[in-house]
Amino acid sequence: MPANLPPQYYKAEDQYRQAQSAKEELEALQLMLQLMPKHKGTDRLQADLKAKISETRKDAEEEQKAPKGGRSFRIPRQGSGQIVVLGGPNAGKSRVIAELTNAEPAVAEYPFTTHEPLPAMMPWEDVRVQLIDTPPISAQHIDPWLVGMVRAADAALLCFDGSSDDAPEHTADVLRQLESRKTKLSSRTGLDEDSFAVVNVRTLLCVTRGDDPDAAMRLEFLRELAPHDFPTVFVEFDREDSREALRTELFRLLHVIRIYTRKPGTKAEYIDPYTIAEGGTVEDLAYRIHRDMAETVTSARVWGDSARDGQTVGREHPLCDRDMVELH
Ligand SMILES: Nc1nc2c(ncn2[C@@H]2O[C@H](COP(=O)(O)OP(=O)(O)OP(=O)(O)O)[C@@H](O)[C@H]2O)c(=O)[nH]1
Ligand SMILES: [Mg+2]
Repeated sequence: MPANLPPQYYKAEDQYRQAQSAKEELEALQLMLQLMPKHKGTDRLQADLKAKISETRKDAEEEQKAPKGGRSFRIPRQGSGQIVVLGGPNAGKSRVIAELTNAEPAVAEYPFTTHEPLPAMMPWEDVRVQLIDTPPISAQHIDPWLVGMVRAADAALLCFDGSSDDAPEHTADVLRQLESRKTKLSSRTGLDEDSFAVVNVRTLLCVTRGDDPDAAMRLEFLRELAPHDFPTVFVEFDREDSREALRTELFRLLHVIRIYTRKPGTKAEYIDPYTIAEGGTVEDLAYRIHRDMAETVTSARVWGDSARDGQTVGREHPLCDRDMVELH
């Protein structure tokens, strides 16, 4: 029997993945349990969730006792969304950051150059996307904090050196390391409906030095070693058009839409959009602007693809990319 989870449930799940502490995680999990329909089809999910709640409750208690324990690399999300850049040694991760943002990470011909995460903002049209450079993952080593960072990210960019015979094996190692820690790079983001312990992270595979004549063949080896369902883009950073295409793909990977807002009686200006999840409604926009506003908004006027000429719509109205909205 399918679980048929309501949309509010998925919102609570987002809240869970983006939690910055065990206490916030616990709040989100409790909300998920409350919102989950109680029938036979959700028996297993309910049991998973209850187990997770008791586990997280212990973590939250520990957290209370020692609030400042060790160094944490939780990076608050900025801009339209957070994409973590992953890969084996020398896969081209730092070069992605160096080419697409203003940051200047060390890029070198030798492996194991990057040791710490480095967040940086990538501009795209009128929005910005947060990218995070990370140390390499190998069969022998994965930084423990990196797993949490991948699970909390909106998406991942997995780098694959199209010019290296080691790339298939190295990239399969990355997938295995994460999978053994219940983190699956996949074509969608969210908890796995078969087991709540597993988090899926929507991924784009980026073949660097993509103009190498054998790149496609090496990619085929990866498919054999580690079957996966995420899409692929070939890039050559020495080419401007290739860099630009990657920027667009990265924005699309977030599955968000841009919404512009105006106050009644003011001029419509297409600047500084809010971004909300694809399929988001007037209510979601209000929530994004301010939590309290989500409760008070009753209707909106919309100019754009979802409604014409300032038509009045209700709070459940789904918005489209580049709509102009006046909230009431
Ligand atoms: N020509 C060319 N060189 C590339 C491309 N992508 C990466 N490189 C080169 O590959 C080497 C490794 O790149 P890095 O970005 O440092 O690799 P990394 O994944 O950050 O490596 P670690 O931090 O050591 O894990 C550098 O010499 C890059 O200039 C590409 O698309 N074209
Ligand atoms: Mg690096």
